[in-house]
Order: sequence, then structure tokens, then C-alpha cells
Amino acid sequence: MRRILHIDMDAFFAAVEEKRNPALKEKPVVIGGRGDPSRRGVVATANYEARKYGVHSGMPLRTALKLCPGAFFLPVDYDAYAAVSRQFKNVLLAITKTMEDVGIDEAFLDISTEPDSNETIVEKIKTGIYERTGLTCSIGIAPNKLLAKIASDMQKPNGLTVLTEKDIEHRLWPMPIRKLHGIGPRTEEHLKAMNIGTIGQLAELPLDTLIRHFGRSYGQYLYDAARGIDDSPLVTHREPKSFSRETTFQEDVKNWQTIARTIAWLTKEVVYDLASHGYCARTVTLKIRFSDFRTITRSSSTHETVGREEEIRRLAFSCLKRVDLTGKKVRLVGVRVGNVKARVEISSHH
Ligand code: TTP
Ligand code: MG
Repeated sequence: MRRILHIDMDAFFAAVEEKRNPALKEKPVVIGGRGDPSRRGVVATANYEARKYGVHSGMPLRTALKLCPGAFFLPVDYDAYAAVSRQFKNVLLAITKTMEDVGIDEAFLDISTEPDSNETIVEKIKTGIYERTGLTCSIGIAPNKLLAKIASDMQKPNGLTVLTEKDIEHRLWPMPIRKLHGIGPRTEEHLKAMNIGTIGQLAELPLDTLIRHFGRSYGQYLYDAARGIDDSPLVTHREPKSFSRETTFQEDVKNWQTIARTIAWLTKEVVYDLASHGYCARTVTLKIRFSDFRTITRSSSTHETVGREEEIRRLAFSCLKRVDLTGKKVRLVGVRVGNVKARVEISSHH
């Protein structure tokens, strides 16, 4: 039987901000965009105080302001959160190297072969993180990733939930289907139309019904997930598939020069990321979103991988030439490099 631990930091961006500015403590705090609710942008997160007013991730900042006019609005300071993310992941790596880094505020650990009990491991993690960052987290422990992730969300903030196979019937089945990783809004709609609202109701559907509605592999996935079955291993090292940067203009732009300059700047940033990871790339994709939200992409590829800024920029501009901008306003531009490969090191002889 495996022992998988999932950890998710509590109100992460907001907690980092509260830590460096104690005046925010116990006040409603909303993080998003440039921190100005009169400008365009969405809520990245809100602390638990602000959530009492109905503020949540993904909501326009303007709506958050209406719901909670007294909140403190702060811009997203991604670099600061990434630095804290590295700190808490170092605490996890001191427990075991079998860690899957899932995102800025969450990770899985495989603690199957650790001699310590769950309680001891959790104690080490929680105190270690608190000492280094001053932040709290919520932890779930279960026989697999699917259940561990559900568990970490069951008692937030600063929680610990252990789920075993015995808990599936009483604790998993009453939950709404969207709690299952891999069920998005569209599948939820589809299942609602079949009168399926809980994980338990999903578990009553025969496999062939699920396959008929969702195809062989996804149907099988739903069948297993409803029973708390998940064999997926931890992914401890991820090769990047692509690097990208995009930006939304504060006001929609018509001017070709402005668009071209922004693309050149985004290219520079992407090339920096690519180079600092030791990669080069074969494909450059340009993304343009117009003021009516219509979004197009254009790609250019080379036979040999390239990594120099002027090479990538040339590809990005060859994409731009294939976009008809006449009479249109641009809301967002993005540059992505794909088909990346580790750069071949030239060994030096002494
Ligand atoms: P979450 O773990 O989903 O949220 P949270 O840590 O703020 O709160 P909770 O206590 O419920 O875990 O996401 C982690 C961070 O990712 C969050 O602090 C901000 C960022 N984020 C976004 O930028 N946009 C989003 O839509 C979501 C959901 C999160
Ligand atoms: Mg979190």
C-alpha cells in the first residue's frame, strides 16, 4: 500500500503578502492584476477574511471591489511568491527526494518507504515550513494522488486529513463530482444532465455507459476515479515542453509599432527563460487576441533547433506578417517557443 502526501499552501499569495506587511493581518486582502480594482484584471486569490464576502479566484477585480469595498487590493508579485515556493519545497525535499512539483503552492510526496509515522512527518513539514516562511499549509495523506489531493482540501486552513480505502464510501461518495481531479466544467455539465451530482452516483454507472458517453480512456478514468482508484506515479522530473510569455495591453492597441515592439520584448523574455534552462527550440508560436476576444495563433518552425534571440525574433515576426491586422484592435499578444531540446554541450578538452 502506497502512502502519498499532498500539500497545498493556505491562501498562498495573500499569506505571503500578509507576512511581509503585518498591517494586513485580519483584514480582507485581494491579490490580482496590478492591484487596482478600477483597472482590468481578475482575482488571483483572496485571504479567508475576503472570502467571507464571496470574493474568489478568477472573479473580475471590479466585482471583488463591489462585494468587499473595504478590502486591500494588491498587485501580483510573482517573484516574491516563487521565492517562498522554493523555500517550502526545500523543507519537503528534506523529508524525501520523491517529490512531484505540481505548482507554485502544491506538491506530492511519496512517503511509502519512510520509517516515520504520518503524524511525525506532518509535524516535521508543518513546523519546518512555519519556521522558514511563517506560513501554514493543509496536508492530505492517502493511498494515491487522486485521494491525497482531495484530502488536503477537506480541512482548510492548516488542516490534516488522512483518507484510507475504508473512507471511500462514507467520505468520498457524498462529495460533488467536481472534487475529482480531471472533471472540468464541461464533464460536470454532461454528468449533471445524466442526473449525476455526487461521486457516489458516478460510481453507480456501469463502465460501458461511461465509455459510451466519454470514450474509452476517459470513461475508464471516471470509472476508476469514482472508486478512489489511481495508480499514477509521481512525476519527479518534468521536461519542459515549451516556454511562453504573454501580455494584455492596458488599452487595446491598433498601432503596428507598439505590437511589434511588444513582440520583440516578449521574445527577449522567452529567450532568456529558454537559455537559462539550457534549451533551444524549433517552433515559435505567436498568439494574438483581438478586442472582441477572437484569438488566433501562427507558428513558424525551422529544421535545426535555434536559441539566439535574433533567430527566434525572426520566426516571431514571420508569424506576425501572416496576421491581418487591418481595422482591428489587439488586446493581448503572446510568444511561445516549442519543440524544445536540451542544448548540446560541447565538451572541452584539456
Ligand atoms: P490555490 O491553492 O487554489 O488557492 P490559495 O492557496 O490561494 O487558497 P487555498 O487556501 O484555498 O489553497 O492556488 C494557489 C495560488 O495560485 C493562489 O494563492 C493564487 C494562484 N491562483 C491564481 O493566480 N489564479 C487562480 O485562478 C487560482 C485558483 C490560483
Ligand atoms: Mg493553496
